[in-house]
Amino acid sequence: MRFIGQVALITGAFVLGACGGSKNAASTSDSTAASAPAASESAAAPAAAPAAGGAASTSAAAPITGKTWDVKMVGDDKGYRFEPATLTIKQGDGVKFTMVSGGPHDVAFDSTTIPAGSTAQLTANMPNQMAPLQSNFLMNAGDSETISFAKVPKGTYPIHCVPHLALGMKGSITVQ
Ligand SMILES: [Cu+2]
Repeated sequence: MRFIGQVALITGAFVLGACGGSKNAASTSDSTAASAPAASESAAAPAAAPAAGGAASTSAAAPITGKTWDVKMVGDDKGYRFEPATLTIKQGDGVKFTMVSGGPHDVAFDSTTIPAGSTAQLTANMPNQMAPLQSNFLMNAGDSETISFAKVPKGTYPIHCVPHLALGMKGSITVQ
């Protein structure tokens, strides 16, 4: 009985040690120690892949490689608006939002309405943000914010001006 107890103890300690390495090691605890480094390497590989593709989650800014389009931000007796309110561009283009009148204006995106998987790259491509996906206020005529649409998924990106959202200052950028 005592002997069996010791075996159980030793086996338990081995499993425990294997668990300390990684989850994969635990399932291959009956193999030799040589498999442990292999298991931890295979565990490291999937971790490295998300880091590269998950450059998505901490993307570097992608510079504009194409044309830069102009959108004016206007507030006057006709209302508050982006001019033009809708724009179709190519992937790699940029959009320069310029404060003309009636500010402060900003340009903001809603992470729930932009194309799937675009948040990280778009966030990286916005140089000045007071909040996620919301640019700083453009206070004075001539102030501008240029956003690159390089490396972002194709699709339609609704935009709005936070101070004038209730007044209908909305638009969209479609990336082809
Ligand atoms: Cu505005």
